[in-house]
Amino acid sequence: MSAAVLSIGSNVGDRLAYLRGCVELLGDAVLAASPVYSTAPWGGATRDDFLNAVLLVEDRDADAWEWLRRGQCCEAAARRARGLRWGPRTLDVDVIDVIDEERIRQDDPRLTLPHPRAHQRAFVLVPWLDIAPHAVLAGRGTVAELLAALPAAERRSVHRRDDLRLRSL
Ligand code: A4P
Ligand code: MG
Repeated sequence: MSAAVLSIGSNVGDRLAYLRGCVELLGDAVLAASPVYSTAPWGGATRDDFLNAVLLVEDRDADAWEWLRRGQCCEAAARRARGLRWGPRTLDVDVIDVIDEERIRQDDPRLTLPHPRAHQRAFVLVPWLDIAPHAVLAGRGTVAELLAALPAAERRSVHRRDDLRLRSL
């Protein structure tokens, strides 16, 4: 049994459709889905804004590697081509944090946990806080504290889009 926090993002084509397709593929494993945010590109390799959201997922048959695999299946379904690092993409699924009996911490470059850049990214922290107000990023602090510590410009780079929903109600 493991639970994970996934960050999903898209900045090419029908961005909302790609995010929705990912939620649909993950199916019953999705316990909670955050609001959708419009976010300025982080990392400078692309100019187009992203739509981002965070999902809480749980499955008794999944371990951390399985969450990476499922995320990559969703990316493949969105026909993502791997080009430039931090470049444009139809769908990016990052595994932010996994709890499998205990919280997983590992440095493997194929799956680093917790995600090494999550604490710097408003596009991860803001939607995560929406669905898990007491969340903690292992080794870093509470998500609320991490968000408060970000530069104001980074916090201002995300805008909640209440007109967009990941699933129909
Ligand atoms: N990998 C290692 N750890 C993880 C993890 N925790 N979760 C490996 C997912 N993958 C992990 O990823 C490269 C390799 O990271 C994979 O082989 C995987 O085994 P990738 O998805 O092929 O490449 P990438 O996404 O271009 O690179 P990277 O370094 O993962 O970038 P990030 O950190 O995913 O950042 N700006 C906004 N506003 N919103 C975004 O969603 N996303 C990115 C991508 C950049 N800027 C953004 C956004
Ligand atoms: Mg990635």
